[in-house]
Amino acid sequence: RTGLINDVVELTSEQFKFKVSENAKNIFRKTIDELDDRQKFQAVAYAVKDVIIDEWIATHRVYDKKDVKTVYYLSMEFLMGRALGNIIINLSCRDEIKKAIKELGLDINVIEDQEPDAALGNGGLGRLAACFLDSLATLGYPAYGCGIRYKYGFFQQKIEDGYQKEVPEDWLRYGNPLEVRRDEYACEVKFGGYTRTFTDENGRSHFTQDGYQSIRAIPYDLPIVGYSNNVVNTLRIWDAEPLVSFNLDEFDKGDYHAAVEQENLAKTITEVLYPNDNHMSGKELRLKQQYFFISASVQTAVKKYMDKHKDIKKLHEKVVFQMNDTHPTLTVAELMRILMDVYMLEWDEAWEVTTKCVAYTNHTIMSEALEKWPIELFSRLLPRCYQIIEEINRRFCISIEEKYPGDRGKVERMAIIYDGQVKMAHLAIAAGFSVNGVARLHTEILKNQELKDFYEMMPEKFNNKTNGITQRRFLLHANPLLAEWVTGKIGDEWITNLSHIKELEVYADDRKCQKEFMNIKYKNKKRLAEYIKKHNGIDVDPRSIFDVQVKRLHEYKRQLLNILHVMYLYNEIKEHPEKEFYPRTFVFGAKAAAGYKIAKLTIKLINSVADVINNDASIEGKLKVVFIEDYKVSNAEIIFAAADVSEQISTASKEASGTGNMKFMLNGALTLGTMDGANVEIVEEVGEENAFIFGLSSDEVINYEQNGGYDPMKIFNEDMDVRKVLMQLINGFYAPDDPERFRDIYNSLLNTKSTDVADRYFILKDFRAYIEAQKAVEEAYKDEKRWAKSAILNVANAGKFSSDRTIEEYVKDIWKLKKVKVEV
Ligand code: DL6
Repeated sequence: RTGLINDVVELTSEQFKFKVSENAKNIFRKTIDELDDRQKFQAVAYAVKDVIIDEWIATHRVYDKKDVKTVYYLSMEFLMGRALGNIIINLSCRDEIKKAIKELGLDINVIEDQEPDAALGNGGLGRLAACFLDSLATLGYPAYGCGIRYKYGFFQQKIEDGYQKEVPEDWLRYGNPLEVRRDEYACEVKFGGYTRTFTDENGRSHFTQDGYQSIRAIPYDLPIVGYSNNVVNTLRIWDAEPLVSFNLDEFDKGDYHAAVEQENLAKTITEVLYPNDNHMSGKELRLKQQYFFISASVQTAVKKYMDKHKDIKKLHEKVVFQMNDTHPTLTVAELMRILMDVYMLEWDEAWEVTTKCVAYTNHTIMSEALEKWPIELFSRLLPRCYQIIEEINRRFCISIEEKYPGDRGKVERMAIIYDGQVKMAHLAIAAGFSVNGVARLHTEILKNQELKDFYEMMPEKFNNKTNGITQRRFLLHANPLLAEWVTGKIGDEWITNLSHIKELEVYADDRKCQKEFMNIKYKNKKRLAEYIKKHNGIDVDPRSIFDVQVKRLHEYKRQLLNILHVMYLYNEIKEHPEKEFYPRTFVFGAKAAAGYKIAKLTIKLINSVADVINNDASIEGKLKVVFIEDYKVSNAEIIFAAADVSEQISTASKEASGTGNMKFMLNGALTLGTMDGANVEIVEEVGEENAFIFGLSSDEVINYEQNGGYDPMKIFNEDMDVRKVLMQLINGFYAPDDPERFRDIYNSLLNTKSTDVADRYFILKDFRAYIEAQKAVEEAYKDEKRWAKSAILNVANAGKFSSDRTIEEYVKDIWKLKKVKVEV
């Protein structure tokens, strides 16, 4: 090695082997054959880091030299999953690395399996952020992901006696070979205290924060490798440390207590990811986490800019902050604070810069997810930010009054601070120059319902960016057999431009291609069947229909509708054993937030139903139910590849977009779904004849909601199939030891006791339509030619759902970045 970047491009397998064996010696004092599997992973991962590090440096040199505009994607969550395999497939020298690994006698799959998932996210929102980083690097756009280095990521799920148990995910236990700690960019973040105001000799007011607690924010950088283009971007995640470590000096001064508190604050702040999806936790620590990473990220971005530029008022020419939901909305106040208190801008100047730099993405209309903070907590923890937000609110309310004189309702509905609370979405919209939804339907609902007042006042801010997924992880890496087949048919351009996949369409009717396709699907189903056998001890038949619902457990996603239908099918098979029935395997995978009782009970129900059905020899294996423990990015890759049917059955209007739906489609599963989120656009692309659509429309749902709901009891009284299934929830059929076990689920549907709305998610209302749609699935599957054609057409029409397309839209409409080439 000469240390020149050229060495990297021409990396040979011999060089890579040498790196791995050196790592074995230097890190573990062993030869390669003495390493255990985890150590092998580490030796290989360090060698891979060594390969990318020059490109990483080179990328940032180019960014610096060209003085590029950069997007800072601010997100409390980045659900990265495993990095190693993904990095290897993206590197130009992937073949040499794979060859070297083989020649060393190592199994790449075993090595990849050693890496813990970086589960720094809950679900769709965090995984979207990860896909976006992959696309930004592959397209060559300057970008930083900014987040938190949680010590414990999203919990590991264990299923014990059918119940979910949460186990801490200690993903950093053995360190992370791919990260780089950057002490030189550490900065201070202040909490609490009070704001002091003084006036200088020119009569200008100044604000300082006094009596605060400080924390040191330390960045760790993770490489984000673009596909075959030498670009390596950065995901910067922040850890917290006490600013001055606990010392005797403090003790002597009698400040012992303060020193301990500071140390504790640092310890707790990045300790754990809040495991809520589409639900606000409202905890003080959560607000601390938000300010912690926002303050560190914004300070660093501004400083980086000022290192090269003189005029802070032109910050927006080089910096754009994208706020991933409202969690990073403190960006607005923090940037205002820095501009006014550090760079001495006047209010109007600071506001102009801020409102040109921040943009906001909305990811949900679920009211329980909307972030509102009590004034008392907010102003105590972040006194200066609160003061700034008060002033933003005062001016915003004036502008509402000016636009709608005398309309008090407008001010009440739109104010940022109202009713004792700080409303983060209102702040994000008031300050952001762009507000986007994540699928067409979702954006329309925002404009016409949820954010109607804001849309009426500032229509120019609103736009849609339909979500996408990276085909490199979810086809190239997750489904190598199908990826190779696709490349064999149409070449490999789809890897970096998924619109090319449309060229597959001409093969959809070709019998030979259909057989090849179904054969690949069969092999992937066998792979999943082996996984299930190993993890669940259940035999499933790869020739049965694999009907899959994997996603967070949430009532609106309606796993309950799915399992109630399974119960119905079981009743049918038992009552009519003579009837023809195409064998089905229902696969579930879902984590429930730890405190979400009914969601956890639904997991128990699924497992209880599975126990009864899987152990009933009389149905001759016609029906199997599997609950995959600990659903996460790494096992998701195996699951998507194996699915025939993709269950996307949320109550219409509730799922902002969904991205699992796109991953299934790209892997040739047919969507069984409602007209919700991005399902609408999926069906538009593939044609309704290649999907199974059922249920209420979003307009119908919204209409019912605005008019007091509907009467599920009527369905219960009139539909005997529904009645039978519901009675099985409370007669001990699936809980002989405790017939009352599932009473709360029964009540949630019929509202016999609770004061809540009955069947809030329209499960019974959609039940019949779902049964019919499921029948249509069975009929279609029996016709192998028709099914294969539809499946190929799903793959061929997935082009729109690449996150590359989504990113190009963000760049064009919001971020205005320029593509950069990194030559080495
Ligand atoms: O936009 C990514 C993803 C969507 O695909 C899902 O439909 C949506 O539920 C999810 N939203 C959230 C909101 N969380 N909070 N707060 O996770 O975003």
